[in-house]
Amino acid sequence: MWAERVVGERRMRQIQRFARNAKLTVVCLLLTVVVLRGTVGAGRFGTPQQDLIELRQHFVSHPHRALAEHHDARSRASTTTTTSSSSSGRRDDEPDPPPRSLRDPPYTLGPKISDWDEQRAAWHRRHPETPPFLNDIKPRVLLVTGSSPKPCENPVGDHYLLKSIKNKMDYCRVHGIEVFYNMALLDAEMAGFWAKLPLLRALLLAHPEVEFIWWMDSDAMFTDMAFELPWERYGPYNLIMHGWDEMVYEDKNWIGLNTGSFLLRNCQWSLDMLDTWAPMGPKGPVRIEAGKVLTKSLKDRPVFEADDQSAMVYILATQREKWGDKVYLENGYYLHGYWGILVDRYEEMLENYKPGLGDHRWPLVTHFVGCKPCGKFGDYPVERCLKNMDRAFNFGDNQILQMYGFTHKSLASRRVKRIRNETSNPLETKDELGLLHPAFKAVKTST
Ligand SMILES: [Mn+2]
Repeated sequence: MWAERVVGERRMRQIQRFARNAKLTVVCLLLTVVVLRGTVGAGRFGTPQQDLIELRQHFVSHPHRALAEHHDARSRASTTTTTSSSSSGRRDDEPDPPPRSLRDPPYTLGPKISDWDEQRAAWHRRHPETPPFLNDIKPRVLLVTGSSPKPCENPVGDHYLLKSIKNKMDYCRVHGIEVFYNMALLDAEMAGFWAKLPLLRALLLAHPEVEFIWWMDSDAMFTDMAFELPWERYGPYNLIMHGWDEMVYEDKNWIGLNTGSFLLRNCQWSLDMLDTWAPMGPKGPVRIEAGKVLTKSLKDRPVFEADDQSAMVYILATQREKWGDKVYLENGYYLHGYWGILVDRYEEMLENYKPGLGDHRWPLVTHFVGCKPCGKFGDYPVERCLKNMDRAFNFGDNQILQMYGFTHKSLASRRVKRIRNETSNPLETKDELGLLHPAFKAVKTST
């Protein structure tokens, strides 16, 4: 009897131990799946963890002037291929048609247009009320930005998108620039980064009154609200990007320029450039094969599918005589400024300089290359992203709030405080930065 009880107890203990072990095994298995999903399967699942790993690797190998965002390109592209996974089986999730193969005719953005300059000029003759220039040098500009049609995977991402568009609205209001916010994927083949190409073409054609479109990524924020672009410099140019001639034309470096913030003139040349730029974009085998060509041809480019930035470097480096004389690679100020080298210096800037400089002393744009506010994340570098996006937002927002007598308590704080006493003569208050009624916003009065 006692022996049986002992055996029973022992067996019981064995069973309990087995149960504990099994539980541990299941947990380990789950963890493995999570880790694998984050590392191996990212190309298909587009997890932010993979992006971050790549980002870290990338920034370790390019500590300076890191302008790259292939992780962005890749994950955004894959977001649209996996649309159906997250949004609970609505009608939107109809299956995509099979992707374009390498033997199909190359992608085109639309019917060939070859007399746009004439068409546009004729339109302007009929519409003298909306001239393409607001004064002698200031063009009519439309700032274009946007985000996915779906809610962010991480709900806080939608809040950062809101901050990002608020920031752009502020800059554009002060500078007399109109804004177009896009949330529609105009051509499913051009999902991801490439989505801006069909969009830009549609807007150029629908808005002949606009002289320049200013594309800006949703992960870029204005940090100098007073800096007006040096328009006089761009008279002879049709495409203005942040970059360096030597890095693009000589080194063929894939981060020799950045396509997160650029200006495109409304003219035939730009339509031709979009036509030349687009064929590497269609998702599927075309984008994958084009990626191999780009990696082979460009310096330091990792292996991944074709992205718009690499394609632009490739076009300029291989066809400089055709395009080079109309492209201005700007580095006199931060048309795009890589966040990693800027965000820790904001306090130093506040101490030593004033808005209006646009360069390393007070950057026009802080671009959170690789920080996808909309993705699902949770580890430390992403916290760093969000924290610094708040800092950049507040840095820019202080220049707006000061017009109304307020400032953020610190760059880390959402709260604000008064910076001057209220007065019964409000119009006598000095507008220090001249942002309330800026001269550069003045519209031509005589014709
Ligand atoms: Mn970006």
